[in-house]
Amino acid sequence: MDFGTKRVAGIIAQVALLLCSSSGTHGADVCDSSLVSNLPPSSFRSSSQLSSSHAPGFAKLNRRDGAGGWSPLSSDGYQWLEVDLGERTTISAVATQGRYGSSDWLTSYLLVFSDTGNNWKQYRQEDSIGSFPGNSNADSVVQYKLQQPAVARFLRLLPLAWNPSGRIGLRLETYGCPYTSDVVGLDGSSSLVFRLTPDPRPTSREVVSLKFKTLRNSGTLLHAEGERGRGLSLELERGKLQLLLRQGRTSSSEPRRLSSLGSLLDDRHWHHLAVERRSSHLNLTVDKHTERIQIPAEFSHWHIQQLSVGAVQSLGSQKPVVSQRGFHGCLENVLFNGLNLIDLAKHKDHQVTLMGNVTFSCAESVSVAVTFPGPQSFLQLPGATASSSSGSVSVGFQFRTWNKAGLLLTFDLPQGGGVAWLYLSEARVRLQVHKAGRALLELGAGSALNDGQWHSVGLNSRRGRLSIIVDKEEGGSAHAAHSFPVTVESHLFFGGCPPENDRQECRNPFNIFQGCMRLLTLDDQIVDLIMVQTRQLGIYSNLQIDMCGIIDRCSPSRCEHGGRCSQSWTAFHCNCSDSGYSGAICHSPLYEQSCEAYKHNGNTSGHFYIDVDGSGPIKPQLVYCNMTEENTWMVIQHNNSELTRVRPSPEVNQHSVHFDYSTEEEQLLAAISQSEYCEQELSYHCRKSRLLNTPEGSPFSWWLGGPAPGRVQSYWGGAQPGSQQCVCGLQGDCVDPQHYCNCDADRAEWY
Ligand SMILES: *[C@@H]1O[C@H](CO)[C@@H](O)[C@H](O)[C@H]1NC(C)=O
Ligand SMILES: *[C@@H]1O[C@H](CO)[C@@H](O)[C@H](O)[C@H]1NC(C)=O
Ligand SMILES: *[C@@H]1O[C@H](CO)[C@@H](O)[C@H](O)[C@H]1NC(C)=O
Ligand SMILES: *[C@@H]1O[C@H](CO)[C@@H](O)[C@H](O)[C@H]1NC(C)=O
Ligand SMILES: *[C@@H]1O[C@H](CO)[C@@H](O)[C@H](O)[C@H]1NC(C)=O
Ligand SMILES: *[C@@H]1O[C@H](CO)[C@@H](O)[C@H](O)[C@H]1NC(C)=O
Ligand SMILES: [Ca+2]
Repeated sequence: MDFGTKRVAGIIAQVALLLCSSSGTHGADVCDSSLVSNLPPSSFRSSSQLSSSHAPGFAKLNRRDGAGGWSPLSSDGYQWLEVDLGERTTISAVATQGRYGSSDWLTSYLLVFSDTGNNWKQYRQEDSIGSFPGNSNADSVVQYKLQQPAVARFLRLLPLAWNPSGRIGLRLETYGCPYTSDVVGLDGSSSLVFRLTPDPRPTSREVVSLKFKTLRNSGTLLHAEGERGRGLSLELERGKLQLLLRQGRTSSSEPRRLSSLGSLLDDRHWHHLAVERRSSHLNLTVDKHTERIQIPAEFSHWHIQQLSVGAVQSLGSQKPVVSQRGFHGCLENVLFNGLNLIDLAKHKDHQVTLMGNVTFSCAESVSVAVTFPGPQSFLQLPGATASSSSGSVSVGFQFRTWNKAGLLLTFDLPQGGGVAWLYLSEARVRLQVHKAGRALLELGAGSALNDGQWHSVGLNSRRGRLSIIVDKEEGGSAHAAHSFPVTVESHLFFGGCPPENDRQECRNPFNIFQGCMRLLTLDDQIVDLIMVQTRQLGIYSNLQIDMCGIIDRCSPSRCEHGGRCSQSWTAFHCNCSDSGYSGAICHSPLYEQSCEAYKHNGNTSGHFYIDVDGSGPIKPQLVYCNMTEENTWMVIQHNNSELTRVRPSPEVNQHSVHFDYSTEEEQLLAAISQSEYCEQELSYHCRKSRLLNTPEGSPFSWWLGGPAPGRVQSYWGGAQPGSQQCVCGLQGDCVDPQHYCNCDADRAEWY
């Protein structure tokens, strides 16, 4: 096999992989083997079981073993059944059935997936409805094909509703096929560098694709470098992926941002990334969204010499171009024009160099997040243990939300000392200590904390010194001016208060919190949220434990015409001011499409905004509407209406004049095409100054203009386009009949 066919084979393999991961199974790629029926009982786990014959291992489709399926001890909204498929597997469909010979079946459920048995991700069908309708009796099988196949090792089914005259009862099956992949783990300073062999005929198209997973919201993922240090890189910045362009190796050339795509990419779930380039056209894909980007023309003959995956490694020199943090996390199936770079690295290919600590596995740190979807969400934890009631308290956690306000934490001070509220207000963290309706203390720290990023909060009281700290170094802190000892002896309430709250132990005069929290610490001890989930610690309601269900409703933005998108936990909002449009998504045009329409409305001559294509993409433009005649005129002014005097000069043999219309080309073209008649005026007064010289051959002067962009024109003053004449030539009344333009007659008078 020569190199050419090998590369073609590589590309075909890669295309097949893209299809499989992004648009499901097609044609011959059958992916519907039973995944559950042959698993041993040890592969099943559940929140609880009614008896040993209702154990989760009996939850296999069409089996009658044990009690004929799984039933939990109590039927409530806190139950789940987990299946460990042994390794990451492509899951294409799921089927459920009730417990054999019983009145126990599910009518609705959620599916969540995980690689590790930790950090679950809820599966949503395309219509973004999360719940699956279940069964209507104990025996018939209801099967769903997943519109987007999932790749996971662990699967959990969470019952939402069940037969009202029965219990939760379940048998299930999932269908799919094996998933094979190559992974690497990178630590923020390590990288994998691929050097391309110089190719006299470089490929016209470059494709890079990979999957990544990280919990850091920043870091360089890819950097491609070519001649003279010119490069393109993809970097994570605040959880979004940025495409950056570097003009050269010198530090003075700041990288230019060409595009930003995706959001919340630091969620420790796999994300798919693909970059395709053909000369200066580039397609960037993150998960399901593709953006077409035009890169500067200088890059159309640029060729990649080196591709760094992870931290930036500069060509030649050993020290990195920019001392920036590299990617920290895992990468899978890194393909460059069909070449599997991780596989090449494993086989010690000479083109691939590993820099720093690169592992061929994906190490996962365990941190359990919890979602407060509201409105009845709260988490109650026991306060101080006996050992720490020494006048000090230390509570810490991280949160992420889109809401500007909400209760983070409240607790009572001992001996009727009042109540402490730690809450978000106007996107800042505030602390209030109240007693008998009077504020004893108020502190505030941080700003713009509703940006969807993780923020840390620490509340500390040591030796009477009370402080709140937001985001450690980068954030803000506030300290009580005078000594104010705080301890917690009863309970801590996170996010909200229990609905039955007879003893008034928890009161919330603020909004509820909607968002995620993680890394809860009490007296520097991390709270085990899995123990909370299994009801061995604290009390909770309406929480999603071990997943963060945050969604960015502004990415991609559904606001049209440049309307600015903002969001809360439950909704997004478009600010259409200055866009020229109105409505929920800035779709309805504020302005009429023509001067004619304003005249029809009864307006008289004046300046008006015209939106030639209505709700189409062309922006409104300000024009003058002259309605004095029967015909309505739309007047679009240029910036050069004063006479300019042109004098002969021995050094300068040409003179050029620029006319700049205040509207964009696209707007002008649309305005022209919707008009019945259109004219523009340019007058040239001459004395002994030839314009055309001869009717044939090259004219002495020309102008550039429409209808198509920038065409050379050589007709003047009312003559026919393409005629190379002035109007006297057309009318046959030129002062010198030898010439078709009075300027060409070399007379001493002005024309
Ligand atoms: C980008 O995507 C469009 C639409 O799928 C396609 O027509 C175009 O060829 C792609 N461009 C590149 C450079 O791959
Ligand atoms: C490399 O990374 C692995 C896994 O993260 C770690 O166990 C090992 O200690 C690291 N080695 C060095 C030299 O840092
Ligand atoms: C919309 O944006 C404008 C300009 O930035 C601002 O003045 C206005 O207050 C915003 N409106 C709303 C409802 O946020
Ligand atoms: C056009 O006429 C309407 C009433 O017919 C009036 O409300 C509006 O202000 C006028 N617009 C201008 C720019 O004069
Ligand atoms: C409006 O059009 C009329 C007739 O063409 C013209 O006489 C008048 O000067 C124009 N008004 C303005 C303000 O351009
Ligand atoms: C009109 O605008 C063009 C382009 O910006 C500029 O070159 C030209 O000097 C301007 N003319 C006048 C008279 O301001
Ligand atoms: Ca428009």
